[in-house]
Order: sequence, then structure tokens, then C-alpha cells
Amino acid sequence: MATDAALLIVDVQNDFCPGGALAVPEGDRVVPALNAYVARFQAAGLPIFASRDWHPPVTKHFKEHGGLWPPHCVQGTRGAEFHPDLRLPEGVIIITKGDAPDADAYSPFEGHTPDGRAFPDVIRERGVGHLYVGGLATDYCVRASVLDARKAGLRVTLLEDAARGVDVQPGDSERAVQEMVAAGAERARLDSAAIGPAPGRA
Ligand code: VGL
Repeated sequence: MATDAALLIVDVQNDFCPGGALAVPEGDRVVPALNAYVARFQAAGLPIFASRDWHPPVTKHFKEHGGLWPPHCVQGTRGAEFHPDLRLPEGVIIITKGDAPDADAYSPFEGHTPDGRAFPDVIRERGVGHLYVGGLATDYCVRASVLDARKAGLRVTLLEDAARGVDVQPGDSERAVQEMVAAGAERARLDSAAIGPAPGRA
């Protein structure tokens, strides 16, 4: 990985995992792969961002207030916590999004750091030129992240073994991947040469 690479983990929260309020089928399967990516980015000294949906109890994002979705990732609830097995390292930068009652905020590019700085500004300040993206869900927030990153002029790699989709309509995730590729995103898996060796191995 190049020195301007960074990892973006999108919304790996309890509510998007099996048993959660808006579960992605096999959503929890992304966790071991993401932990492996975290280890590699950490070993390489590269920035790691983790976004979280962080909705107020009343938001136009929820069905009962005109939106599409059942309540999920409500601020301060267990459902909004990161999956307990996700090993976020010290120094991870949490990107909060959807915390305004009028925002869907599928994309972390609409999010902010704990000290209130906009994610696109932080990316620019850190000199990130290549974003590796995994998490939940392929056909919503991962898709939005990848497309916004491309619009921001970044090189983007979708981590295929670290993303899962909702598939409200069958095929949504595959169509989202095709859309990301058409927008210039690359695809990789843990064993891809582009990802580099696992830490501790040659
Ligand atoms: C998401 C649906 C609604 C996601 C968020 O994280 O992909 N999907 N809100």
C-alpha cells in the first residue's frame, strides 16, 4: 500500500449485524476480514477511519417520520455500538454521521470527527490519496462512501471480502459494485497483491 493510503470501515454496528434492527445478512462476517485489514494498516502506520450511523430518536431517516427505514443506530443505544469483535486500534478516527434530524447521511463524507471537523477536510489535511473501503452495507453506505470518494478525486479500492449488502431487491449489491467499478473503483481481497503481506510475514 502506498504511503497516502487509509482504511475506511463503514458502519460495522450492532444494528446492521444479525439480531440488529436493520440487519444485513451475514453482516458480522465482515468483522474477521476487517480485523485483518486493520492489522495491516496499523502495521504500515496508515490512518484508520471508522464511520458510525448515529441517529437521534426522531429523524426523517426513519419510516415513522417520512423516511425509508425502521429505527436503527439511535445515539447511545447498544444497536449503535460497533460490533464487539471489531478490533478498532488506538488512534482510530471515528466519523459520526446522520446525527442531524434532517440528514440521511449514507456517506461518511457527510460526517465529522469527534472534534467536529468534516471528514473530507480531514482526508485532505492528512494527505490521503487512496481510500480502501469495507463495511456495511455494500448497496447503501459503502456504495455512497465509494462514490463520494471518487467524486473527491481519490483512488478507491473496495474490499470485497469485508463488505456485505442488504439486497432489498435481489441483485442490489452486485449492481452497486458495478456502479462503483464504473465510477473508477478498484476491487481487492485480503490475498490481493495490492493489499501487501500480512504483518509478521515476509
Ligand atoms: C445503511 C440503510 C440505512 C448503511 C444506513 O449503513 O448501509 N443502510 N441506513
